[in-house]
Amino acid sequence: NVVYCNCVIMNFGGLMEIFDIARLFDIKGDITSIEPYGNGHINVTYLVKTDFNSNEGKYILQKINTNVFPRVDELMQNIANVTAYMRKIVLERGGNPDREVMTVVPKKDGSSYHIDESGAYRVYLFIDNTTALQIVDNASVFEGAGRAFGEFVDMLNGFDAKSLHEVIYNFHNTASRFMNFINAVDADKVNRRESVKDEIDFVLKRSGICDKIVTMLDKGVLPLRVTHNDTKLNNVLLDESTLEPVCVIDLDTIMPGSLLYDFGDAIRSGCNTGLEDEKDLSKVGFDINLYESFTRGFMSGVKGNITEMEVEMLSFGAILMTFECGMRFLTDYLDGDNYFRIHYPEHNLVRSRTQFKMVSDMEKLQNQMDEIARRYYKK
Ligand code: ADP
Ligand code: GN1
Ligand code: MG
Repeated sequence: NVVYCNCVIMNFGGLMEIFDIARLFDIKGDITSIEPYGNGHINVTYLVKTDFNSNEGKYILQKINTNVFPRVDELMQNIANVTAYMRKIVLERGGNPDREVMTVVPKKDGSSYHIDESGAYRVYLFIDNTTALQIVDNASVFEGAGRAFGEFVDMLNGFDAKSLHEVIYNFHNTASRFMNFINAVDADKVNRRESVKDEIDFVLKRSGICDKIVTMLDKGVLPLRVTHNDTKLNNVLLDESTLEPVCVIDLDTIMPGSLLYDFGDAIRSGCNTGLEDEKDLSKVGFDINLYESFTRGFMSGVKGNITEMEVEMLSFGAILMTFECGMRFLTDYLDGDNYFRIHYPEHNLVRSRTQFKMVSDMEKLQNQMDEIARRYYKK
């Protein structure tokens, strides 16, 4: 899959060669290769190698998905402000900001991204000797991920959430997601409604849970915080050899939100015994031991920056985020697959089923989940 010099990557869809785009950025050395990288559903990610030297000669180049993020300027402002703030904290704590925080590499003209008729692009320093897991098979790794996401909330506790742009309106507003779902069911654009009756029923039966967190945020019962909003397991880079967390990545969705979104989405992705797109549902399920590990890590990471109400709602947050994600996959399936990148026609449906299986499992274990959250909560 490696793309060598002077080739045009067709899916960049533009007039400029990808190598020329990469060369607009302030990167060290001459580019030797550009290859597709990672497993994201949203952006197109490339690893850029140069002849500089083995460590500094690697960069991440991303074509930003402008259907999902139309206001790239706001997006990049959020990322620049939050990463600058985090760098200072990491330095104060004696860490290595180039490894522990994402570093935007500007263009040679000083701007933080490039945009032309073919799309919008940005470059980050590559964080080497790390790995991103699609599935957890080791409790202590997931405890580490919990600590990393907890620390993320803690580090940004002093950052004014209201100063951030809402780059995707109503991103975790589950009530609004539910309306989108209903619209997709009604429109039945690609004639799939009949074939997914059971999945539609699953959602309709739970419509009452959708507005709970947004209402509590509106009333101030839950605090508004700076949240990541996409805390799936592969958005934390782990040290390749120790599997200790190194850096929280994929900062596009940083916005004002609830801590329950970050806790919940991590549980959704990490406590699944199977893959997000596992077809065999007997392999999919909620692992409560992993839930306990993550909760322990998360509580130690947030360092007390969590309210009693949030602790009481953690299990609900996990259920709601999993439900919401399943509903989004199903909505996209009904709409004709315009949002998430798919690799075969039923992909979004398969994804929605794994999420709904997880929701059913968690509903049965909610009391135990609450007990675990209380156990690790230190006032
Ligand atoms: P998406 O929004 O499409 O999920 P991500 O920003 O999460 O895109 O990037 C996709 C993948 O690329 C990640 O899961 C990770 O494996 C890899 N990646 C992204 N940024 C870096 C980085 N700075 N250093 C090393 N790997 C990275
Ligand atoms: C997308 O970008 P990525 O692949 O980390 C999506 C998340 C979903 C996730 C499901 C901006 O995340 O909200 O939970 O897929 N990101 C966006 O795998 O919509
Ligand atoms: Mg990602």
